[in-house]
Amino acid sequence: MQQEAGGQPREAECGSIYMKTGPAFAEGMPVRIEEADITKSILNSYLRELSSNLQLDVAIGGAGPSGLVAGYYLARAGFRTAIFERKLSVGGGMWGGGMMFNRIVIQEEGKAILDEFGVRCEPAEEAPKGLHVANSVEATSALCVGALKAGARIFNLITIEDVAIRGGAMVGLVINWSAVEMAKLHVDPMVVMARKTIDATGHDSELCRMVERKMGPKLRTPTGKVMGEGPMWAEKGEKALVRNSKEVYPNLFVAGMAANAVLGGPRMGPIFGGMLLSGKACAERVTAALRQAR
Ligand code: 48F
Repeated sequence: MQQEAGGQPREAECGSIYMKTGPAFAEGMPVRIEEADITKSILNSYLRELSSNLQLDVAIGGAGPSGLVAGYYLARAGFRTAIFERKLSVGGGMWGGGMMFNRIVIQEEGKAILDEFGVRCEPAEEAPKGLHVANSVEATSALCVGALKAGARIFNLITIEDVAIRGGAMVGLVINWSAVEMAKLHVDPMVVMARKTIDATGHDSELCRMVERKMGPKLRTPTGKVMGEGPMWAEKGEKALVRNSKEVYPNLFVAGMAANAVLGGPRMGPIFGGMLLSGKACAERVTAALRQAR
């Protein structure tokens, strides 16, 4: 093998040896790929992140559009925020647009949030002024990157299976690997503590249902229970969503479709302005509650 001065092989001759550049590495110095190092790097990096997020300002259940937007604003405000997502992919029901046509519709107010995330929109030609269309794949990816870059942590493949409650207030989430849930394995979960929690789990409003199951009808709804979402009514549903994105049990807030499901608002289909505005409104209400508690 041809050697450079200093005895190191040239890059072209290194085969599978990955060449690193930059000031920390002597020029042309090969970096050996050891499988054990790859494993160790992944484990240590992940565990460092998880163990530094066991006592959160805000835990968010569900990385759909409302959870990602709430996570973005809360992390940007300086709160330690983590989002736990059951599935492999984040983004919830936004990727598929309407019936798998990968477009979403957004109203003017919601568009301002997409603008902030750098998502391109075009006026909806067939609809009245003030409605816009965006590519759902672009929008979902941008929300995910935006939340991460703002400092929110995202832990995917983790299912929230229960809630931790002390003295009638939510204090944390009981989590387990989604694979454990899917395989129905008898494996005990672990707990993450949080000052405030957001249920952004969508139509099923899973965290609120857990509170109801464990604590009885104590939710701040007319019946104390999850009211269940009403039938499709886009205009009414969108308006109700922002109003409903609030605290429904001490330390537990709702955002996105969970807000309408818990408080009995209508569903609204593939118009997403309300989801984004709900995430933002919920983040503002959580921020106010955290600041008041200081
Ligand atoms: O359903 P989802 O996208 O909720 P959203 O933010 O947005 C709703 C829209 O997508 C759409 C709509 C528009 O009009 O109605 O449905 O309210 O995202 C919810 C996320 O929560 C995850 C789930 O996998 C999804 O990605 N999730 C649900 N339950 C749990 C969970 C759980 N127990 N633990 C962790 N993640």
